[in-house]
Amino acid sequence: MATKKKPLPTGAGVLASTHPLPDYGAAPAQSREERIEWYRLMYLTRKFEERSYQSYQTGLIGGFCHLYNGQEAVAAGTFAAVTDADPVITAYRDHAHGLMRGIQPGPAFAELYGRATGVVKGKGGSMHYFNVEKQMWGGHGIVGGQTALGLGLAFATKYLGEKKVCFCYMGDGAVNQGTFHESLNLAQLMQIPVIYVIENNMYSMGTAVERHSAPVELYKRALGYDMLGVRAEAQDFDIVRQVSWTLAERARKENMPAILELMTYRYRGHSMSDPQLYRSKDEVEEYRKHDPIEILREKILAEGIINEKDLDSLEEKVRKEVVAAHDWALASPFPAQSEIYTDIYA
Ligand SMILES: Cc1ncc(C[n+]2csc(CCOP(=O)(O)OP(=O)(O)O)c2C)c(N)n1
Ligand SMILES: [Mg+2]
Repeated sequence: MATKKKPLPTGAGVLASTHPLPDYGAAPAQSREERIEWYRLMYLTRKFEERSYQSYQTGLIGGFCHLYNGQEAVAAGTFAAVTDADPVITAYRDHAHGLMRGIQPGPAFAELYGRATGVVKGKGGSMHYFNVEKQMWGGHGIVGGQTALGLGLAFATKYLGEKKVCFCYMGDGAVNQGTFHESLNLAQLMQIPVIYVIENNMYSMGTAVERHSAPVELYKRALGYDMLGVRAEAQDFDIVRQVSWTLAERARKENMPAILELMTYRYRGHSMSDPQLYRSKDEVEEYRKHDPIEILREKILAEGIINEKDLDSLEEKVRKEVVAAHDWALASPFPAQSEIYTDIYA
């Protein structure tokens, strides 16, 4: 079956929705420090993953390793719409979600390298980053499995009267999992403050969306549950933050769930051994022209909140931090054999 040409970002922001979007106005303005910090976190994620890619090639990482290159504005823009008290949960492509919710690069590398100093003591690997202190609930390998867990996290906040919202992330491939549909039904029926963020990077492993989903407009899956579904572009941090803020406000004030389909793209293969025969090099190059990190970099320079020299030195500092974190992780011990049966059940 021939695949259709992928839509490129237009700058339009919100592209479509099943119902009119509520008007909660503009998201609160960010301080200079906040904007620079979100840029730093996106840049850190990219550099962390470039180093991870090299480490995989040299055999330091076993098992799976799914990189987030190209999708950074999704995690950053959605996280920047809420606080670290609002729970988040994602699938296995979780490096950004972890690093942007407080996991330090050292323990993040150590986890990839199977070391005892890793975020989950070297027993989880790339797919199982957790930072419960900052409400980052994983890191899950079963496609769609986290959609029911996200529902539970959101239900708990409502039950406790906390006025929080849970962002639950998933890939486009997860929309076909039964558990997702069960979760949508309960979320709408019981008015649970969960936002299902579909990170539509156009492929589920090597299968393009139009080859795995009958409706290609995935936000419309909400219609079957009388739920609000929104589709937006996701290479621009500010676009993602604004639409996420609107849905988060609605979830807090009205206890209403939603689907937020974010149109993005992954530059690398699905995991590490992926010959990528399902797409052309030209397609990848076209998307690289809409790089989320470049877009935010240009914006903050144009806003004059930082000059090029200071931004260059911030980037230099991040690159050094990544090298130091990698070295620290490599010098860490592997878990002791006696640890094999510990931390298996909570
Ligand atoms: C229940 C289940 N079925 C199959 C797999 C194998 N698998 C791992 S990732 C993946 C593709 C998922 O693609 P998508 O949801 O679009 O996420 P992306 O990798 O693009 O972030 C599949 C089929 C799995 N992990 N779990
Ligand atoms: Mg996908």
